Amino acid sequence: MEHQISQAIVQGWFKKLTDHLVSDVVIVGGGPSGLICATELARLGHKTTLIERKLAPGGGMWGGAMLFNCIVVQEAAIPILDEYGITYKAANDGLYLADAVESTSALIYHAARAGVAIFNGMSVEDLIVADDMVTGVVINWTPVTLNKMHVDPLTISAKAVLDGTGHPCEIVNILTHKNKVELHLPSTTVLFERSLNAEAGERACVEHTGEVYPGLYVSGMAACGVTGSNRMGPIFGGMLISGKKAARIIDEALRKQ
Ligand code: 48H
Repeated sequence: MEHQISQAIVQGWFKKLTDHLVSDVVIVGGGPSGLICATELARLGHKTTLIERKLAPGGGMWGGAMLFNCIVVQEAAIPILDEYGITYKAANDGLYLADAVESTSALIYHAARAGVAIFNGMSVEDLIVADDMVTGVVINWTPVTLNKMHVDPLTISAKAVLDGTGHPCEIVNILTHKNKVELHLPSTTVLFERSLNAEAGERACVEHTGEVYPGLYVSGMAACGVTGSNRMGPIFGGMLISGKKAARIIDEALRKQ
């Protein structure tokens, strides 16, 4: 009995990993923008893998603002809440209030149900870069990296990689620091996030969602961080819309290949 339980888990988990060692898309970071992007791409039939450093995907959405676990969403993103079955109430002036736990768990549930292979407790520590193009990610267990254990990693190949790591835009930073390459953006380097301005930040995070280097895309706060745009505080519509936009752009790029 005991060995059968273990066997089922080990076999199931290794099958999932083996099936996704060559993916269409790898999403780095299971925050709101990464989860939406992953769900949409999986729904479109792309083999989608999501790597989340923490035990629970969801990123910065669980805690709402200052641990008051409610989120604010603007009118433009309400169709996404409806589509994902998230309940909300009108607050004021075109703003709506949703429960942070319900919203976050709904995004995770839909990603899993859409067929996204989610690997939690796993970190992306580097990229595969070949012929001036990002062609995959380098992965390791989060506890290994936290304990600074010298253990070599594994890789997952992909036609597209999304940096959905939020404020630190970690993956784009790895690309530019390690490879001394220039981003395919007017700024060519990571400009780092600016101080809070809700309206400007929400606009920027959607506007700057897209490809920053062949094979590498940004969404959510990472799109703000890379382009030197404002943070926006605890309003989440931009993250959801950015995730959708990233999926649309990646889907179009993959269809052309
Ligand atoms: C694997 C990684 C790695 C790595 C990080 O921060 P997130 O919630 O991301 P977004 O951009 O979808 O949402 C941002 C939003 O939550 C937010 O912070 C807002 C709106 N802030 C406004 C403000 O003014 O403060 O999630 C990123 C996820 C996290 O779960 C990380 O654990 C994960 O990425 N992650 N996963 N490998 N190298 N780095």
